[in-house]
Amino acid sequence: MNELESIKQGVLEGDMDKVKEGVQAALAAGISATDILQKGLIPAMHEVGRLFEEGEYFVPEMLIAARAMKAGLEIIKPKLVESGNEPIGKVAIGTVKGDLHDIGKNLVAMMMEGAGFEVIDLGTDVAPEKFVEAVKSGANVIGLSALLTTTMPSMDTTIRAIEAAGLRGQVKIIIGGAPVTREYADKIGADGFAPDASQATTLAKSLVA
Ligand code: B1M
Repeated sequence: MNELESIKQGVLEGDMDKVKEGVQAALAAGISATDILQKGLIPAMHEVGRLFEEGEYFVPEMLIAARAMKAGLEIIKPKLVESGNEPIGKVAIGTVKGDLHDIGKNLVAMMMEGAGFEVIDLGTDVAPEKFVEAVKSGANVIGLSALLTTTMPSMDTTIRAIEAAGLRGQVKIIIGGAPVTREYADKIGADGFAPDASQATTLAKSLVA
């Protein structure tokens, strides 16, 4: 089995050690961190989602798969965040209130860090007031992530809270996550939507340029 296949299997089995070994072996074989992410870890999580939808996996399986994926991500993180320049902006990012999914948000945070942003990671289940505080503390970009259709309205609530605090003019707000669309971003008055971490980074750069 090649390294990427072994990483995928490891995530599907929730086997942290197998994922770590697979990632180390892939790096040793000269496979880039980006390929490990795009061709190994991410497709594996999509497969986990499919198995959950089909009733073959349940929440515990999703949870251990996520833990295994995170173990792999930790190893490639230094390669994804190599930067070393002056910060080009300050991003506060979080998964919105009610939502506990953090892998996609973590990836966006890593890539933005790698692109030269100072990144404040507010975590998951983040209340609108926390984002308001982050803008008050100097964040000029807010990143909102949601993975559930039921938590997408928290993005709207967060933008309204920033508006109500009189801060909307001093911050760019970008949103993303599997169920989120450009149309939804327009509807709630976000400054932009990105379908993945790399495009989120390009978008943030263009918004602060
Ligand atoms: Co959950 N879950 N989950 N889950 N989970 C999904 C999202 C689901 C699609 C699975 C399914 O049914 N196929 C489904 C949502 C259905 C819906 O709303 N339409 C679902 C469900 C139903 C649930 C629960 C309700 C299950 C239950 O309890 N009955 C529950 C909710 C808990 C809560 O949040 N309140 C739940 C719980 C969990 C776990 C805790 C077990 C675990 C999360 C662990 C963790 O994150 N630490 C989990 C997991 C792992 C998943 C799946 C399998 C994988 C998510 C993931 O990490 N993907 C997921 C199925 C799927 O997505 N196919 C599923 C990999 C990641 C790299 O992709 O997060 O999409 P993603 O991020 C991408 C882009 O979306 C984008 O860039 C990222 C990378 O390029 N992006 C942004 C993300 N944020 C962005 C922000 C941006 C820009 C781009 O700008 C700021």
